[in-house]
Amino acid sequence: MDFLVQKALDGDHRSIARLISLVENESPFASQIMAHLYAYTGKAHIIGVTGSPGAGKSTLLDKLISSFKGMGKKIGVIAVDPTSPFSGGAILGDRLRMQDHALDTDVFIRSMGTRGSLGGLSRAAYEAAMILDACGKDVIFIETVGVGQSEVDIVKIADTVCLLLVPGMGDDVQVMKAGIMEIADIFVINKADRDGADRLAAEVNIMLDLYGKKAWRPPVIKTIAETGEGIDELSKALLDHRQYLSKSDEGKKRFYSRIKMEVEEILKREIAKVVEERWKECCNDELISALCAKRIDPYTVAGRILGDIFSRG
Ligand SMILES: Nc1nc2c(ncn2[C@@H]2O[C@H](COP(=O)(O)OP(=O)(O)O)[C@@H](O)[C@H]2O)c(=O)[nH]1
Ligand SMILES: [Mg+2]
Repeated sequence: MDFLVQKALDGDHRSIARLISLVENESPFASQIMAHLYAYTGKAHIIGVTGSPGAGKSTLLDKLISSFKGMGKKIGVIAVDPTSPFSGGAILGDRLRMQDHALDTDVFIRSMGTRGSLGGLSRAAYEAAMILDACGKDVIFIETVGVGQSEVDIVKIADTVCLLLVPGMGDDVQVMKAGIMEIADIFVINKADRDGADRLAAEVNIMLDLYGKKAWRPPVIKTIAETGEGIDELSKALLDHRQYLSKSDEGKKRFYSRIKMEVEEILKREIAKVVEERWKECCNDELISALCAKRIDPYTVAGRILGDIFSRG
């Protein structure tokens, strides 16, 4: 295990992939691996890219990878596969499109399942991002489909959140009111070759102005991911946001809340394991019949088990 971790820290992609798999599959070594890597984390710029399916996230990422590679950056990409079974084709498309980069030793690309749980999404993606950070990646992109909770979850993981909107896809300002405006650090109006891009950009700008003063005013950038138009401006905005984070309290605030979340998540996970084990030990036919016959209630049962767990330590 130590050898594998050392090779990963040296930047070996196979070893990094193995570590991510071990952690993703909740191997008994997972905690040990993450604990060891922790000291090496904190250097990467983690960028979340979110937006509706088909908004052009993968196409845009492909161009961003080239742009950041040109700056000599080492790059990691975590594409969180949506749970929808209809998206199989899209995932394959992503792989094909990014395959040139995948052969590259400076770019590490990994797709992840969500296993049907959004909590799972944030944890697995977070841990993979931490592994890539520790293993020397300078920039880590996390692509997530913007459906409800995952948009909010990405904020907990990323330093910079990019929200892709597309003209004529129902991504109008009405839709965005539901808390999405607050999460984006950079707005990207992709498919700017389509009608309505200027209007959508203007609407977003008005909305941002109405939202009042913020130390960081999210820029609204028009892109055509297919041709690469606007990518330079977007790359610059990403770098600017990183600078802003490092110079203001905001970067520290995000870091603190991430660390707090991490400890809390570990606690919850470990406690859940203990609870599950103890419940398996305690649960028997006799107890179930007692519950069915109303001789005892579920609250009392749970209270006794909890009391037992905490007294036994
Ligand atoms: N017209 C146009 N099509 C685009 C643009 N960017 C991406 N697309 C197309 O939109 C479709 C979905 O792109 P994809 O990157 O897979 O979207 P994702 O689901 O958000 O990752 C693909 O057919 C792309 O070729 C763009 O700027 N203009
Ligand atoms: Mg995609």
